[in-house]
Amino acid sequence: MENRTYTADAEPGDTVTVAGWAHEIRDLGGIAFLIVRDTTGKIQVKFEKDEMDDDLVETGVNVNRESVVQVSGAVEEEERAPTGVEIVPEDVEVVAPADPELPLDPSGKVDADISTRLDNRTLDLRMEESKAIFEIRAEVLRAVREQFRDLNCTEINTPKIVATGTEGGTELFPITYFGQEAFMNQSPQLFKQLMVGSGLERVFEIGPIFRAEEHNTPRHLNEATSIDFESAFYDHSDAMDACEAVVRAAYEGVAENCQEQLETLGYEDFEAPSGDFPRLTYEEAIERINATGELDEQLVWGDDLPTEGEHALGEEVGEHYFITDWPSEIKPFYIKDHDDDETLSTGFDLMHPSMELVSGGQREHRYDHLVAGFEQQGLDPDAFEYYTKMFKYGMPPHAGWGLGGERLVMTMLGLDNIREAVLFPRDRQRLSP
Ligand code: AMO
Repeated sequence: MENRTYTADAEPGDTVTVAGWAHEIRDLGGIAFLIVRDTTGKIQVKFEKDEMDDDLVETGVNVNRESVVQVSGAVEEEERAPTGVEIVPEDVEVVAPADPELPLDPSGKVDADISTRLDNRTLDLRMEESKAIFEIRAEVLRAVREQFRDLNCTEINTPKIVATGTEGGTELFPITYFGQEAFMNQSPQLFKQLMVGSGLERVFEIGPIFRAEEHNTPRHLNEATSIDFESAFYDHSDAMDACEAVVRAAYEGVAENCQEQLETLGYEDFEAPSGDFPRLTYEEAIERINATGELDEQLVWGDDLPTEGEHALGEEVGEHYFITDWPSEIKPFYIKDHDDDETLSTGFDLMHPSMELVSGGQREHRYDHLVAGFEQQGLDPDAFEYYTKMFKYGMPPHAGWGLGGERLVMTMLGLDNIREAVLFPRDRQRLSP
């Protein structure tokens, strides 16, 4: 639109045309106010009924809330106006009227439950708080991309329709692909590994992953955004360094560029994590969890960490931390074991005190070991021949990780539900919108 002024840029003395939504109409009798809201803020429009054209007043005062309006007029200083200025209108146009019955109230005066909000995201994101989350999410992705560039990575995009799963056979969504069975990809794992053996060497991808998780929890989605990293000539320790740099960059980007959004969400002292993230071995982790006495049954070597255990340990550690040296038997086939102890893997997880954010590790790059690993996990190596084959033609040692994008935003902002950080979540109940 030509000559449109954002409400935040309207200065006294200007003659402007603003366009946005009718946020509120206050009719006080002889005088009435229309508050126009756009993406930058709000501005008051004043109607003095006795002095202004009747049609103009009529249009401005009778407009339904949340209609799209365009107002032209002079900007004047007015101490009593919410932003210290107001528009004395010469022209008011209703560009797109809204129904008087709204499914939710974008002014936030009436609370809406999460389900109503997700059904009506367009209206929901007219609310400052909801909008702030997605502006922060965008900044997280921007900062993460910049950090990957500093790490000399190339951004890649890999297929989401695939012939096989990678993260265990039970969590796949099957689809039909021209009469053939296919699946939605659970992880770019195998593709990103194939690229470290290419001339690219160090890559990242930000894209959707699909998990047919049965459980419906506040931290699981059936379609999530995975931030994946993989580098040739890296070991698990190098990969953890890169992981730490990327998570820190996300926090720093938000601290630096999202002050307004943080204020809207009520954060006064948002800070990027300082210091190195502690690195605990799996063995230390289970010992410390057992010592908290929070679990009914003591954990033993080989157990996965239950959610309550993660919480108990997270509370003790009180910051981001890595868990390293997991038992080989509970890590996937592509994770390399330690050279001096086959029962111990190079796999690691990055934990936020409240939940797991990242899994990663050094990868098995030796052809024979890789194929043997498939067999041990009951997978058919022939189905993965496109992948294993490339390990015969010069595959360097490599390592990498996958970071859950929504979990990063959720934990950063202390959101109760991961769905708050997704525009249109896919879960057990939701396939639309
Ligand atoms: P993993 O399966 O642990 O590892 O996934 C990595 C990270 O992705 C996020 N995540 C999810 N977030 C929300 N809902 C889900 N259902 C969900 N599933 C996973 C989590 C998790 O830590 N290929 C390996 C990574 C690697 O080794 O590079 C993998 O996918 O934050």
